[in-house]
Amino acid sequence: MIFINTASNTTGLFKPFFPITLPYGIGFLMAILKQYKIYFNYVDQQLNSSPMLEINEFVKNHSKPYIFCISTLTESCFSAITLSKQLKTKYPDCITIMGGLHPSSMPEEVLSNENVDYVFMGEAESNIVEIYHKLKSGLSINDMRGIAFRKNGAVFINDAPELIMNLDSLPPFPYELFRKTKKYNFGHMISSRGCPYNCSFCCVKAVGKRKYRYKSAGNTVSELELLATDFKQKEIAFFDDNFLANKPRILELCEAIRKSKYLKNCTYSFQARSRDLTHDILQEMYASGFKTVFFGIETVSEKILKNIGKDETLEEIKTAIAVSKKIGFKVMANFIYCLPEETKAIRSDCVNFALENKIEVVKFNNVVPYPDTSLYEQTLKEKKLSVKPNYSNFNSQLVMVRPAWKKINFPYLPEGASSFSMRNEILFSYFKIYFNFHRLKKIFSDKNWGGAIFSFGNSNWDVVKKIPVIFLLVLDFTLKFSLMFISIFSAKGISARECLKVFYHFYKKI
Ligand code: B12
Ligand code: SF4
Repeated sequence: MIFINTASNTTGLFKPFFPITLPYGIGFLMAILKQYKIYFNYVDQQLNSSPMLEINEFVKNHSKPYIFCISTLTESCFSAITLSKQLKTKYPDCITIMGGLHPSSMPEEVLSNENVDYVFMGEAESNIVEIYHKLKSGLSINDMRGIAFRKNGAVFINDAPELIMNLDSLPPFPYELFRKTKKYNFGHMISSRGCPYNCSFCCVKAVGKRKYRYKSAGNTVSELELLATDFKQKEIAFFDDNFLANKPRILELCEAIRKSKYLKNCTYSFQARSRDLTHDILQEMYASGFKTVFFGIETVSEKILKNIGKDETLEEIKTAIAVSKKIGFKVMANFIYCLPEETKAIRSDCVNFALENKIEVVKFNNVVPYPDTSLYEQTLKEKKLSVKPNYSNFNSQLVMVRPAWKKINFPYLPEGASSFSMRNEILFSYFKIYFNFHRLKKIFSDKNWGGAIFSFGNSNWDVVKKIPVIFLLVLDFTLKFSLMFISIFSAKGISARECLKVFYHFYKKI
């Protein structure tokens, strides 16, 4: 079996500033094959954007039929489809299976592509060995749970596979497989899966089915210890969708972390919902090394918070931020612009909220109504969803990653907003937050500023290597922000008064 983790250039010029993280989806599946002593290889498009040469070398050690397991998200599905075509052209009798979030959400659409033989929907750890043996023996997998397939031109979708309820039953994540290249960053881990909530824009339920499952404290600590000792990681970011969905497990985890002699100098970041963050739990976490908390605030409109099913109030968000800051946490937050019923005033309130509550790192994303979400259904029904070929506009950071001279096609725009006005508003939101002497000083002086997600690098040499791309970014930003300032003269532009206020505050602070 050959596993392929597909990727697309979602981050544009910012790519060198993001760590290359392990391909977790295929990693968990390879751990199972390793346990069963089944021979496999993997390629990762994050490291090699044209992996056919690498694949051609690997197949030499595999018996026929070659089985290619391709993992993809929505924005990378074009890469996945392109690759399946290249594979079928080069190895016509190979078998291609596509899995991951996007195929799990859109099996019919993916199977409309003749180069994809099967789609697997959901978690595949319990099925991957059977899939391997059946396909290698020439048997059909059409009766297996989780499989979607084509027959006589029609697509058939079987029942979803069973979820892995006990994550401790899985073999350890095979970190050592990824050591062969020095490019991966090992400072991340996933200690739970699924999220019981049902936010209208969030697609994680396509795989996790809203069932929260977690590794025991002992198992999580062993994995952290491995990362801290063998992989020399001192700052570890938890990638769990909803880290705090079960409080007793967090308290147990904190205690186990504190008892570990290998984790004395480690710090952690995590993402959580405000409602789950009480003073007692935060204090316990801080004492155990958790130092950064990431909130998905999304919006400051109570009505929209309700519409999108966030199930938390602005007051709860405010309190959670205040308590976190008081205890000493670094607070990072995400806002989502372009939500239905959102107005310019609401967007402006979001920026002011971030300033008033002194949030250290703030991101302003445009909404992406991913397939298999209620927002997707709603916007599609209203005929307001704009899907560019191959989902090329399904990116939440369009304004930042698209070059200044390219028109932005937002997947959805609320009433009254245009692509031009939204671009200016998002840029202005960033300007208002970051055109601040102290913040800029912090960004350039604190190597941990981006909380294990964004970094200039650990050494001066890392920064030096980035000089060419920093130069291009400065050019791109100069152009973007110049266009934003010029928009003062247009009806859909930003306000000159607001702009002057930001400059005034900047000069007052230095
Ligand atoms: C960790 C993570 C990241 C990491 C690491 C990604 C990586 N290297 O794989 C980082 C931070 C780099 C990242 C980046 C991005 N991410 Co991300 N990320 C996640 C997160 C939190 C966990 C993913 C994960 O590892 N889950 C655990 C594994 C076990 O689950 P899994 O990948 O689904 O795999 C299982 C099954 O799907 C199946 N399976 C998977 N592949 C295959 C293949 C075959 C053949 C078979 C049989 C089965 C199978 O078996 C696996 C084991 O059970 C998810 C949220 C989530 N819950 O999925 C968001 C999420 C996947 N990311 C998302 C997005 C949008 C992105 C970015 C596009 C963001 C951006 N604008 O840059 C980039 C794209 C990166 C890329 N590869 O192109 C969205 C995806 C939405 C979508 N429909 O596409 C999610 C759902 C977040 C969200 N709520 O919106 N991400
Ligand atoms: S709380 Fe987070 S992970 Fe859970 S459904 Fe909402 S956005 Fe998705």
